[in-house]
Amino acid sequence: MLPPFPEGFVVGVSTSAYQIEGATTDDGREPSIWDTFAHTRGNTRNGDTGDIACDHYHRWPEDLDLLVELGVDAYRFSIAWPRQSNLDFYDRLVDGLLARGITPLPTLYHWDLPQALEDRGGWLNRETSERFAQYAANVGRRLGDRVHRWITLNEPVVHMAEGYAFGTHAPGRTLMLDALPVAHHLLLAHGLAAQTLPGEVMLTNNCTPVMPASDDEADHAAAAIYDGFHNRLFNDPVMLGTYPMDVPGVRDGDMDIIRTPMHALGINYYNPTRIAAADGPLPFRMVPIEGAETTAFGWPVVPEGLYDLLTGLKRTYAEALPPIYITENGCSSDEGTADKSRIDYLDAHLRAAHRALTDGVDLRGFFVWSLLDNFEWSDGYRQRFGLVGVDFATQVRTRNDSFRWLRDELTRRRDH
Ligand code: IFM
Repeated sequence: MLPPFPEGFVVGVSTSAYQIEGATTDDGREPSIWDTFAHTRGNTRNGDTGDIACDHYHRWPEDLDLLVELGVDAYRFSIAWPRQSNLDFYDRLVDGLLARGITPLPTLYHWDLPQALEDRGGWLNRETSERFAQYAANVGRRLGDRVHRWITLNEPVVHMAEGYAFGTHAPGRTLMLDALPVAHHLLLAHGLAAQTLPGEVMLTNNCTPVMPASDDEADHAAAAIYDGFHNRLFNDPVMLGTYPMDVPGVRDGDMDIIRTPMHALGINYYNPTRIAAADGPLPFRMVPIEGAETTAFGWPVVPEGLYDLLTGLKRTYAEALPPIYITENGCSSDEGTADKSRIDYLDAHLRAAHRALTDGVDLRGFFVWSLLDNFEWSDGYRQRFGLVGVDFATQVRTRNDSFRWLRDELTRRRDH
C-alpha cells in the first residue's frame, strides 16, 4: 500500500496526440513533421507510423471510460497543432472529461509541428514562436471557458536534441550544436503562449540527475556540461531568466518573456544519467549505471533518482522554484498483462515522490506515462508503456495488472 498523499494531490495519466490519435487526415488535419518523418524509409522501427496508432480519435469515449474506471483525478493529453483549423475533437474531449468528473490538462505542443512551418525553417526560425503564440491564443479562446490549466511544451530538450541535433526524431535534422537556436525559440514560444493563455500555465521539462562516471576531474566536467544541456538549458531561463551557456538569437526583452510567471513546473522523470568525458563531436558520452535493473527499453530503474532530482531542484532554484507536478513517469514492459515490473516501478517512484514531498518539495501531482500502449516515436509500437495494453491489429484494449493495482490504490485513497 502506498503512503498517503495529501488532500488535493492530483493523480493522473498522460498521453500525446500523435502517439494515440491516428486519423491523420481527418477533418482538415494538416500534415505534421511526424507524418513526414515516419513515412520516410528507415526512420522508425518496422516503418511504423502514427497513421492509426490507438485510433483514439474515434474511440475516445471508450478510452475516457477507462479513466473513470481507473479513478484518476486528471488526464494530460496533447492538442495537435496540425488540427488548429478544426478544434471540434478537443471540444468534445474536454466536455467528455468534465462530464466524467476528470480535470483536463492539455499540452499544446508534443512535437507535432505542422510540416508547413518546418518548411519555413521550423524551430530554427523565430517566426515559429510567434505562430505558436497565435495557435495558443486560438486554443485558449476555444477551450478556455473549461480548461483552467495548460502545459505549453513537452520536453523541449528531447525535441531539440533528437529532432534537430541528432536526427533520430522528426524533423530529422543533424545539426549537433548548431541546433541551439531551437532551444531559444521553443522557450520564447512558451513565454509568448504563457502571456496569452487564459488560466494557469506550466512548462514540462524532461529532467535527469546527472552523475559523473568516476572521480576524475574530466568526468566531473563532462557531467556538468551534460547537466547544462539537458537540465539547466531549459530550467534556468524559466526560473532565473538566464541561460547557463551562450545561446544564439537572444534579443532584448526575450528573457523577460520566457520568465513569465508559471503556476507550476512539469517534470518528466524516467532515469538518471551517468556521464564520462569524450573526445568526439560532443565532450560527453553516456555510460551504463552499474548494478541497476533495466526496463524493457534498457533504461535503468533508479527511483532514488526522482528524490534526488526533486530535492536538487529545490536546492538549486529555492524561492524561484514554483510548485512541481510529475507530468510523466512510467516504464515500458514486455510482460503483457502480468506487468509486475511496471507495478514495482510505479510503486517505487511514487514512494520516492512522497519522500521528496515529506522533505519539503512542493509537489502537487503525479501523472503516469501512459494510459495506453502507443506509438513510441522512432521505436514504433515495440515499446509498450500502457497501463492498458493495445492490440494494434484489432484495437482491443486490455487492462494490465498495473491498471488494477493503480485503480485499487486510488480507491483506497478515496475511501480514507
Ligand atoms: O513516449 C514518450 C513521450 O512522448 C515523452 N516522454 C517520454 C515518453 C517515453 O519515451
